[in-house]
Amino acid sequence: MLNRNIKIILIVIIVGFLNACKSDKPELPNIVIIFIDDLGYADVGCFGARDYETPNIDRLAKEGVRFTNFYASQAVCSASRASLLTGCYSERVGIQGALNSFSNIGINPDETLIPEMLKEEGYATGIFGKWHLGHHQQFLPLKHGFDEYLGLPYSNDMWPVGFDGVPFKETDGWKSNYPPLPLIEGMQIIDTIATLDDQAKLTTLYTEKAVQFIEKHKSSPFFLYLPHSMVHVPIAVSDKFKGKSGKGLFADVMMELDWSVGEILNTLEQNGLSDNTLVIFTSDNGPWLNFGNYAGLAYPLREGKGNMWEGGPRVSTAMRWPEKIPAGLVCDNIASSIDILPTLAEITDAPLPELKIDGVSILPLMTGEDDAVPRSQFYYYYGGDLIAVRKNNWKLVFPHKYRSYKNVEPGKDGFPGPYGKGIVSEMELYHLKNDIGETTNLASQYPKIVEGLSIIGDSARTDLGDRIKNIKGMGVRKPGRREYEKTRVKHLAINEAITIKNNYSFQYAGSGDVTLVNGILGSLDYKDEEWLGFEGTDFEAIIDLENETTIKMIKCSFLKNQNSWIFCPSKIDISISSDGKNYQLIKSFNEDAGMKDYAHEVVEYKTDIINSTARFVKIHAKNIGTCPEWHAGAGGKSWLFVDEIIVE
Ligand SMILES: [Ca+2]
Ligand SMILES: [Ca+2]
Repeated sequence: MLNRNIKIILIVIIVGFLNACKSDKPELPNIVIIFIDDLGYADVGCFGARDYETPNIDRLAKEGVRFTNFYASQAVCSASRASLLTGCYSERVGIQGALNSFSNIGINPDETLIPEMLKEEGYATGIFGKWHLGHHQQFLPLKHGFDEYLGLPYSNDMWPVGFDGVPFKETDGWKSNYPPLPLIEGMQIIDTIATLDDQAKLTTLYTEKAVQFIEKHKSSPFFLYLPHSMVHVPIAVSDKFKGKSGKGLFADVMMELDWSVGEILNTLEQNGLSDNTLVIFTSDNGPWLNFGNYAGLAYPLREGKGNMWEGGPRVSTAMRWPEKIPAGLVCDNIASSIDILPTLAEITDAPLPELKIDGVSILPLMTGEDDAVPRSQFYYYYGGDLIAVRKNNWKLVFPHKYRSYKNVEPGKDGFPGPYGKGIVSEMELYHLKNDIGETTNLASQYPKIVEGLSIIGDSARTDLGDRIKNIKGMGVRKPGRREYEKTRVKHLAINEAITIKNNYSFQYAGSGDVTLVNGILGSLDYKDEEWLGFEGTDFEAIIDLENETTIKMIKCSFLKNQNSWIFCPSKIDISISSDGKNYQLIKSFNEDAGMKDYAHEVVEYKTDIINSTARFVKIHAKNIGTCPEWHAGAGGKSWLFVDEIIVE
């Protein structure tokens, strides 16, 4: 009897103790990430905006920490978002540039995204806004850790509408190839964004959804991701903010975004969630400056979106979490969006992803810990190119060509101006603390620093590769890819020996040389791993059929996709030989390949019926070399994409 009573008492004590432990454990904070698109470093009041005020964003910063040296991983949408959500440089997870409605890739299901990590810890997860990590069903947010989604699958300018807001006719250039811009809820398209009036509703729509989400999940921890479509062009504003700033549409749009931030902060407050909610405000990349008055400003930083001078990746960032972050902090340390995932892991005690990540926890910077330097260096990649590296206050810029906004007249009222051409021909060294605008190259004065940073560059290349130096990184992983039925053909040259004269890019290397004789046809998607891509160089291949063979016909395929800088060859020669030395030209094609033609198609060049015997087949295709003057990539290297050489 006594024993039994003791047992009951012990159980009561233990249960009581466990409950006490439970209530002592701090409640997991709610997490909100507000992610603006193409917001310039100087587009927020507390970062120097001049024409209008952003009181709510400023309040967020004033009540928390403001980061002055915070980097998006790349100055372009999809790459930047892949980094934010995976804690990795975008090279590592295989997402570059900006995906669009023609992309067959998306975020790989093997990657662990912030919402997946937090879901394991019991968080409710919602995204309201622009996703941009793949638009096919398998890539949508609900397949990658989010419970709720409403928004656009990619950028708001990927639509068949002109800069003037008028829907395109079929012949109006490559943009007319776009399908209608879908608005997606969950896994379903619920509407299309067809006009500027539709665009004008987006900021308020996302905000209302976000507010509802907070209210619905106020009693459980939640992760709210609010990636706005604005201020990416075409910018538009709801009626309640139209003309409100008196300083033009861009300022009106900023006022609405600031209102949105206020709505989030107020909703948290009204529900008693303010103190234990971490709100992060940042941007995916800097301003798209050639849109002039419809773009933001990166002052005092150099350049903007689409290159890796500071104005491209360095973004205005603030974080507020009254329970942990002291008010009024300003942090000048290096930090990056790739650090957010590991920071949230530390905060929530969640295990880090199994696959390697690049971020580090910056919680010590957020809490104002003295002398904390979680990140001392940063790699500036752009589309597979290692552009620069930073260590503490030194930035070493490697030779490269870039899209520049200098010495060109920007566009206005929604229309873009042309891009300038920038070139760095030798390594340049800048001291970012003394020279935030990157005006004075100190490379010749500090050779030791150049040497030290070069070594950091080398280790970046080994791990993550460098397209400029044609180095494939050891640590890169593949993006997710939509499976599709490959088209197969039978012909005489399948798996025969092939010699290719010039190097193709390692990024578009298919399955190597055999790609051209494997009996599988490349699709319209140049990333389908069935094409060989030649950047700026000609293509020449010789196939050895082993024996003298009767040949009836030879054909080869090239991809045309000028929007992706892929042009048809200007000349194609098809020759045959019996001895591999003396070639007989069978057919020659001359093409005006540099002519504007946005058709996206596979173009076949084939001989007539020849009925000759030969052992060797040679194809030579001339690359136009550089993108023509009228093209967005004018002066940049043009690509040739070649696949199957069919011999019958
Ligand atoms: Ca962007
Ligand atoms: Ca093939």
